[in-house]
Amino acid sequence: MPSSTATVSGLLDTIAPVGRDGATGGYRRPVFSHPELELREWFVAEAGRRGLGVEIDRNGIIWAWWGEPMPGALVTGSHLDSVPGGGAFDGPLGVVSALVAIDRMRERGVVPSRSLAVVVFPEEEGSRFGVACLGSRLLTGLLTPDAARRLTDRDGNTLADVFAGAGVDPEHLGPDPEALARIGQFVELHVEQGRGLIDLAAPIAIGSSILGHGRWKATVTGQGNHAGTTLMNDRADPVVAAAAIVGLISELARARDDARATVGRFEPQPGGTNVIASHVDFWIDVRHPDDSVTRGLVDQIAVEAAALAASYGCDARIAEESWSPTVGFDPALGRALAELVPGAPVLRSGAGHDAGILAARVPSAMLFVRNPSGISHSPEEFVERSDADDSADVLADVLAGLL
Ligand code: HGY
Ligand code: MN
Ligand code: MN
Repeated sequence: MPSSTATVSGLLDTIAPVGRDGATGGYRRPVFSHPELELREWFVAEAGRRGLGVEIDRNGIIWAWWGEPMPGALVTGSHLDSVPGGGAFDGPLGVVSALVAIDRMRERGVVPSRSLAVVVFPEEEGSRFGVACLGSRLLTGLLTPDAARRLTDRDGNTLADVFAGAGVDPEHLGPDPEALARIGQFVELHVEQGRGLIDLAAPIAIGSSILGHGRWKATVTGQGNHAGTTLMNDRADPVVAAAAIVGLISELARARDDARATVGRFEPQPGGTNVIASHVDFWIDVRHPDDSVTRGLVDQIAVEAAALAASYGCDARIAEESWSPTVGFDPALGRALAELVPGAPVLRSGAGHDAGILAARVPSAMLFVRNPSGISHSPEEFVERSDADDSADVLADVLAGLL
């Protein structure tokens, strides 16, 4: 069997230049873009170097098998796509750590009692087509193939065309019960995207749950016009209305303990310097541990945004684009991980993951690796080389203990 002396930090170094913006240090690796396709090819090559059997399923999920594909296998992995301007670890750490964990298990002479697979899910971030965890949602049937095929990216490319261009037949997208049955248990390792482990001075944690979170598209419509010939009192400027609504959203979220609301994408149309916009599209990410609070907050935003827009002579509408309820990981699997990673604290995740989608269908768990910056979805996301390398040893302990 091939062996490898690779390290997590060393493998991350090899992919560090892929999709990196030299000016900001942030990453742009949208699903099936050149950089992400390059990473997918790199992963397939690394899996091949380890003698793993690689297949890409109907939804574009890559499966690298140690042993024959079989129902009830032990599965680990994560994603390779990034948010715009994202960090180097969100996704790739879990994929790379899984490859090196296999190396470590082989060095220890581990003989799996069942097959193990490393998976790479496409479009976990939902940054290109707007739906988070798109690959795992298609796999589990949470997202219908028709709804998926209708999605378009910012340049108007349809998901169907982009997937076809990447060699994934859009006509075959859809629930895959056979593939899902192959997942006996799923364990995802991921960089921690907050300060939990810094404050606990611990290198790795076990995940307990993921906050419910959703995305809503807001459209504020006004009257497009000329910047020079339109007096201020004659305007129905949707940018001014939308800016006031963004402030309102922040206020309403701050009024609820533990709620989080974010507007990170704001697009006036047509977007000319000397043009009063005709409308503004912006997206709202809302999260809270209690789904009824999230829903209530969004309802309140919709009502108050409409009234505020009207006061500017504009119209505001909000439409849901993606929703993931609060989810707890499998308690029995969590206990098994607690035995295999003694002393590891247990953390709730404010970030969504494919493991959160799978958790509704198969026993799933997560491991989080310390991020000294406590920052994520930003170039400042960071993992010490030693913590990154150690994460593969811990993942090997967990996988070997579960095999
Ligand atoms: O948005 C999230 O929570 C995750 O990083 N996709
Ligand atoms: Mn992630
Ligand atoms: Mn992310």
